[in-house]
Amino acid sequence: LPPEAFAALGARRALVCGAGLLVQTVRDELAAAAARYGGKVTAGAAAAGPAGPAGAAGAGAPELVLALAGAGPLPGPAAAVLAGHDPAADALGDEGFLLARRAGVTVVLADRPAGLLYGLFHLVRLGPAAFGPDRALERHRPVLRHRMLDHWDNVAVHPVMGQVERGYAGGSIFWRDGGPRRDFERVRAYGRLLAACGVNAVAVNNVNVHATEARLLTDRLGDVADLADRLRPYGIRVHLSVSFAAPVMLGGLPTADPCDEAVRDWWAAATRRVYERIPDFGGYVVKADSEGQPGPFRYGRSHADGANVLAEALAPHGGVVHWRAFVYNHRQDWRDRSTDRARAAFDHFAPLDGRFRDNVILQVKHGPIDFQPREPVSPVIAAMPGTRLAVELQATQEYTGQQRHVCYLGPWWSEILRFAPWGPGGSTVADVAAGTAYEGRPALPGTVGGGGGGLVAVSNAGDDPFWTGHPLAQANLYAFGRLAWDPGLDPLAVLDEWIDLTFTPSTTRDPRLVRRILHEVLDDSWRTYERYTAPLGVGFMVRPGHHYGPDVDGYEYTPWGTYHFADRDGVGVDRTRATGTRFTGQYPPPWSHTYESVQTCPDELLLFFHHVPYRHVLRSGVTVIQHIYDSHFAGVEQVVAMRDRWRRLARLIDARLHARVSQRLDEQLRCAQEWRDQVNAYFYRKSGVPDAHGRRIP
Ligand code: BDP
Repeated sequence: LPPEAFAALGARRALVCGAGLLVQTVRDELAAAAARYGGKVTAGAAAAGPAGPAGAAGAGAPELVLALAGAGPLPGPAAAVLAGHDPAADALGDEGFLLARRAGVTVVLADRPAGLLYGLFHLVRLGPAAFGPDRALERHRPVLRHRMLDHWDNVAVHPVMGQVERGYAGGSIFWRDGGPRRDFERVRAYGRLLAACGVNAVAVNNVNVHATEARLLTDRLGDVADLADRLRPYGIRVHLSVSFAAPVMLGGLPTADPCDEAVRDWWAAATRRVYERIPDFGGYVVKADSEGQPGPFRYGRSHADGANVLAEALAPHGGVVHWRAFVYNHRQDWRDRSTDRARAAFDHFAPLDGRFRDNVILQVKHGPIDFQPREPVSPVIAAMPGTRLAVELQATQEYTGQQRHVCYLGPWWSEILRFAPWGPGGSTVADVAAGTAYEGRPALPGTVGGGGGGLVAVSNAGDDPFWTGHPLAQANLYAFGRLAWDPGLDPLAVLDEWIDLTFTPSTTRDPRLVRRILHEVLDDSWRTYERYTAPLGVGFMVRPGHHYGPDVDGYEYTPWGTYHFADRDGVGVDRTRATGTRFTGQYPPPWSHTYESVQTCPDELLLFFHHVPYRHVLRSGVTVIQHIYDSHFAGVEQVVAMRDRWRRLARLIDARLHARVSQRLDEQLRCAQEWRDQVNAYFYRKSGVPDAHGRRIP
């Protein structure tokens, strides 16, 4: 947020009514803006307001009022703005706010301090429009209660994964070389940035919990408390990734069996100590029985047993456990249908529906495999009506260009959130995350409010001066927060919001041109990325280990379960009930039927669900092999166009920022060409079918 984003607010006479930490944050934000832009902030109970007799219109009367509902009567003109609001009937909740403007006064009213903070940032988004013509009462409330970022940050540098696992934005904001980084200014600035996007929770360490990180739960708890202190003024609760084996690793117990009395006591005592230090601690994140992490299977227990022991420890304090559904066996051959990795999460978790405690949030990756640029929505999302679910996205661009490629993910996330698992017109993925998908079902009781588990993303931020390595990847961070607040927002409108907040009139001499060009560079960039990488939803084809750039067969003969099965006749994974792994049967109708048939399966997912001959004709009318060639040539051409557009921004925006993006676009083009050439050459050799247009295939 450049200070200029606050210009419209900073020039006002503002009154802030209410008390408490977050109200003070609002006051400080306004005071800083006022100091810069000539405004004036007054505080206190409105009735005893400082501007003469409270409420008198005139030279000293406030033009902007931000008030907590309980803070006493508002000055007359401000109260008039809110006429028609019935506090009893119109509860705003913990984070909601009202906004209205009349007769030259703009008012934000909230029931709770966090609502006031979100109201402030909404005013920032509106800019001068917040002080223009009258605005009728608008009521804003987040659709999702939990809007969380998971940091895959290691405290100690990991020999293979480095400081931040799958991080492409420099080092960790929180940790360095085995200890706290202690750049608390930066942590606070990060909290501010996240609050401005709408995020309200952060997990501060990697889901793969190594020995040093495990100790954050016990003797290194003070380091976590230091972070919580800096994030709290921005309404952000801190969560911790913990090891399921903590009772053994840290507690010296002989077992971590969740049904063992001593283990339960250990978790209860450890958790009590956490809340003594951090009273508003959010809870735990757990990756268990996955990719080498310990879990309940070792003791012959279910994941409900495992999650519930932690949930039981957290419940008295109001905390939640985010239990990840990313559980599969990464050391097996493809023997039969039961070993299809796409099936794993459903096979493990769907039978456990209804067996989790209320404060367990089952955190489900959006797709059945692993954050690919295209996957169907995970069938787990539709399979657990008796469980609080969170949907997990990946903002860090592990599989979408690693913040060297421009890839705006807003449209992809929006597609996922709007997907209707029970058929068009029915409840959506966003409804499941909000807890409103099951009509007639009362909101789950519990400690956290709201029935759903919300939205989580793996963070893409680090200590890079632009926060996200690729400056344009900031748009993904912003879009995540905004879509988590309201999954119904148009992702392209959100993109424009981000552009306007970032490239303000004072940082560029032609904001309209900048907005148009940047919009064109970003809006379709996810589909562009999809075009030049793995075709038709088949996924992977990335270089093993670091996952950057193409290697068509890189994972084909490994035990990781990510295959394309290309041979001389065809390509794709048969996941049908008729002849394949029966994965399509994990979906409710109509999708179980839609995906089962090659005739009705959407083109973009064809190879995820079917093994087809190269000359199979897609619904679009072209053959699979010709589609592979066409999309790969088109994808590279679009990157060329993107780079040309970006060049037109030289001298219109900050030179350093322009240079950083230019350099990354050069790399994106090189890499896209490499993808095109490898994928095209591979399928030309397998199929022997030449490109219908005779283009060069190396
Ligand atoms: C995979 C990443 C790996 C993560 C894992 C996870 O390659 O680094 O640990 O996801 O989500 O995509 O746990």
